[in-house]
Amino acid sequence: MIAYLGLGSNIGDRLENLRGALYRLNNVTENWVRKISPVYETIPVGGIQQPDYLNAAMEIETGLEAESLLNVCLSIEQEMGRIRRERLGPRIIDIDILLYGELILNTDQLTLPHPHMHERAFVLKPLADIAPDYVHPVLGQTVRGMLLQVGDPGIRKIMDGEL
Ligand code: GSY
Repeated sequence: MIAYLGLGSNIGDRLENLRGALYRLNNVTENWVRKISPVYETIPVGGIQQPDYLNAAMEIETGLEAESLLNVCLSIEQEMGRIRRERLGPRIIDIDILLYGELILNTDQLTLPHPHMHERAFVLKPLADIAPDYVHPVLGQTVRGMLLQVGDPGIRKIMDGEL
């Protein structure tokens, strides 16, 4: 299955944190990281005052079911030192499953596509670099189209190419 993940970090060495997550995701036998977006520095979204984020997106091919992929993401977050998922607070690393093929899912653990991806420029901007024509299975809109709607204020590319 092809899945798209969003990565974010705004504590410590943010670039190293993104690299650490990438390394760990790729190290899982069932995962193969196929594409990595440029890295963007982005203004925090949400009410809390906190440092700017680095955000990126990646395309992976995975043999894991969506729930197992979620568990892998959560355990990497924990291993990298994230203690709890503060809803809008700062974080060493955040790994979100944005899309898992065409799967539409709504369980207590996981909602797919990610319920906020279509309204977040910090998600759509890097995703549009690697999957501009991917169609959101619920909204029927391409990533490029969703990005056009939200715009990209407060987003600055800091690194082209591979993490
Ligand atoms: O959802 C991920 C964590 N997060 C972010 C983020 O990754 N980037 C930006 N710019 N703002 C954010 N607010 C939260 S919460």
